[in-house]
Amino acid sequence: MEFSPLQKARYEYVPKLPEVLKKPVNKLTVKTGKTTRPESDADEINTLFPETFGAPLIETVEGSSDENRAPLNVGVVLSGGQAPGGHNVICGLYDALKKSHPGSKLIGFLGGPSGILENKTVEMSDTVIDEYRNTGGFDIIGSGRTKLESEVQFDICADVCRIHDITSIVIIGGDDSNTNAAVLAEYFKAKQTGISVIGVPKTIDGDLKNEYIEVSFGFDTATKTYAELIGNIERDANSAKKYWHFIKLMGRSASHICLECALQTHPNIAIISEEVEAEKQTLNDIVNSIVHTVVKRSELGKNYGIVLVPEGLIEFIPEMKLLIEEINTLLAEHEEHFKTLNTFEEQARWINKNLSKDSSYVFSSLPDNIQRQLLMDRDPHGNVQVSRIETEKLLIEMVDSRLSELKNEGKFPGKFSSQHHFFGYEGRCAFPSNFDADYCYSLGYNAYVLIASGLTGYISTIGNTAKSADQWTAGGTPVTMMMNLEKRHGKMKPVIKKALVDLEGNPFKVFKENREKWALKSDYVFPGAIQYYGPAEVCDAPTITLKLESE
Ligand code: FBP
Repeated sequence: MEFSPLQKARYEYVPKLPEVLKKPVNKLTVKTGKTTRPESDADEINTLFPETFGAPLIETVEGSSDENRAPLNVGVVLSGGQAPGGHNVICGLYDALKKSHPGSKLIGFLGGPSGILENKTVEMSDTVIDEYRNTGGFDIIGSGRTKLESEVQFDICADVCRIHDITSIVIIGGDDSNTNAAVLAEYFKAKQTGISVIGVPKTIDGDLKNEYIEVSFGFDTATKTYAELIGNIERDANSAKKYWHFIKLMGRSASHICLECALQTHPNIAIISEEVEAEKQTLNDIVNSIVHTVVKRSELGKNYGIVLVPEGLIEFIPEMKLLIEEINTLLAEHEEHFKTLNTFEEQARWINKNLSKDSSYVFSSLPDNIQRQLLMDRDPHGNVQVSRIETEKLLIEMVDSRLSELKNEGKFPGKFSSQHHFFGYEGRCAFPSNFDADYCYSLGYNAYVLIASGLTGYISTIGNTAKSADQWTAGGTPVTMMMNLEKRHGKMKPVIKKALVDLEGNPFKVFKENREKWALKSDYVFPGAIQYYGPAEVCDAPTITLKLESE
């Protein structure tokens, strides 16, 4: 195999650990903190998770040396969308296990959670691990979106673990995967299988966070990658002065990625889905507000600009949200019948007939391609695959047609030429930034401590992350404390509460204070490519969101 010069250099990079995790691994133990409770639906969650509910917060500390730790067999699985740093979680876990006892084994399940069910495994070795240190991607063992949710599946998981003498599984995933990890942990405990389950917070979307989990891994690298590209496009727009660039940014639900990229690059417009929902804006309101800025800039002689569109926008526009909910319920309740409808025309007719009057009106007013995209397959968690809905094109079409009307009325003398972009997959497998390389390695290393301490139903947690790595803390957060009840596939289910953009939080406030200035001036900022070598303020800085949230 041929390696790029950067890949070779990154193999030599030694991830930075928090002070506590630098202590001899067999001295690391945990200190129990206060007991926990979810913020809402506590009684229902308690009934559903009698074994793991109310577990305490955990801090990783240095204890006395325990040279007699037995070897452990641990299984690891990558779940859901790729996020930079996943390989380093596995490397950190592997190194801690081997340092603790050379006879310990790390067994990777191939292709995501289905690898457990199908008993597809690979044992990690120095040769495999060394090839993946500090690299992007999830290809070391692959990932998948199979949902582990039934007791039959849980029993198979236990059987497969027994085959390999695995006594702990580490699930590296987002909110849905960590929800499943908690359900599995509860089941294993109730059945006294002796198998523990530990989660690791992954997702570029940045929406698996709370008071204790400051950030999910991958958010740092992905936003820096997109911000580099947006900065480059801003420079192009500023040079050619002829296009409005509509850039959709990944993030299935929350707008954290869009907000962070806006803070890094100062676009003319950035839509924040959570604000759209809070202000009950319609699709027309959003279009009118973009049109307003296009007209104003054109009066200043600027027929160009940058619009950032969050991927999840469509589900936050109240009329669209209702429409999608109705479609989701119809598809869940009439799955078999829907499958018998062969053409899009038949499907659209059937959907239209069964929607409420308001939703049917909204559905009919959408262009054909968007209607088609709304009817596409759901992901295994019942979510619309928003990355396949071309919101950026829908907005361009609607803005263009409104501007033509204004032109005919003599109210828009300018020009509107557009380009559309979607940045998502470009950022999910980038070489992890130093932040993500260090953070992920620490998360994996610390997961070993939670396992060795006999914990289950916890997420490995690294805190104080806005500071330099030596000041980071390590510990564990019980998954049940992050749960609430939500409607999935038409039924109420316990799930980890998604962290949406807080409209009262510092990152949004800073954006709001500046956006009018950014709209009319071309106050662009060009972050450039991620730097891996050089001064800490260039190479190790966390995201602006993390800095502002920690203030
Ligand atoms: P996770 O929540 O699994 O981390 O995935 C997030 C994400 O990258 C979203 O931003 C995006 O909408 C989705 O995955 C795309 O999924 P897929 O890779 O299946 O196309």
